[in-house]
Amino acid sequence: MYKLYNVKTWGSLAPHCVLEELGVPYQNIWMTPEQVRDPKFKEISPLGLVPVLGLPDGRPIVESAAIIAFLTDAHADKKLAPAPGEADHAEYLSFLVFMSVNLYQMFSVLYAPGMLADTDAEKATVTRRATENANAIFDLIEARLAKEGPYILGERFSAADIYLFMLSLWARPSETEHLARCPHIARVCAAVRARPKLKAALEAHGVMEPGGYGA
Ligand SMILES: N[C@@H](CCC(=O)N[C@@H](CS)C(=O)NCC(=O)O)C(=O)O
Repeated sequence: MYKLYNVKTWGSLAPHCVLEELGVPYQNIWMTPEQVRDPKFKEISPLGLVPVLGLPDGRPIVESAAIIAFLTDAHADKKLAPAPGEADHAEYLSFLVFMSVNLYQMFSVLYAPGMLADTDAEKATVTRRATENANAIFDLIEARLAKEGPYILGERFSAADIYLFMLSLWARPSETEHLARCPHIARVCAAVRARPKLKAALEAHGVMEPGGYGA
């Protein structure tokens, strides 16, 4: 059985939703931030980060985009992504990785500016610039959805939309303002919130309504 190392509203939220959508058996391991920051967790996750997916053979897999792509491929019959080998699958992978490296990583910096700065003034600059950069990436996604939506893969809902939903939760200055600024992304987020299979997981994370969450 899979094991998901999970913290409320953190990066494990999207893999959690993907597991729920796929309807595959898994063990959900809720963690506190303190447990994630315990040096012992690095035995499972080298950088001490969630999400981690434990595979049925016991191997721990890190990186949210890889976990999601693996799960949707391993359970391709559930059609939460295009089938491996299809051109649409290439676009799906491209979008997952695009959002992971350009958007998720920007949030990592934004919420922990001490990663790249020493003084309070430097940290304020890093937070401001990371916020601007994240919002510029959201603008690119918004423009694509306006042209080729309603979902990231056009007419087809996929796990990439769930990933976009999770990243939108963390937007600054707030999710609410972000959704007002990006109405096409707002429609994707509303569609994720409306999916019956996700209700329990989204309630557990406390994100059924747009609000202010931290990465
Ligand atoms: N590139 C990683 C980033 C994971 C990451 O940054 N996770 C954050 C939570 S959203 C974390 O575990 N932070 C640990 C901490 O704040 O101590 C991924 O996509 O999975």
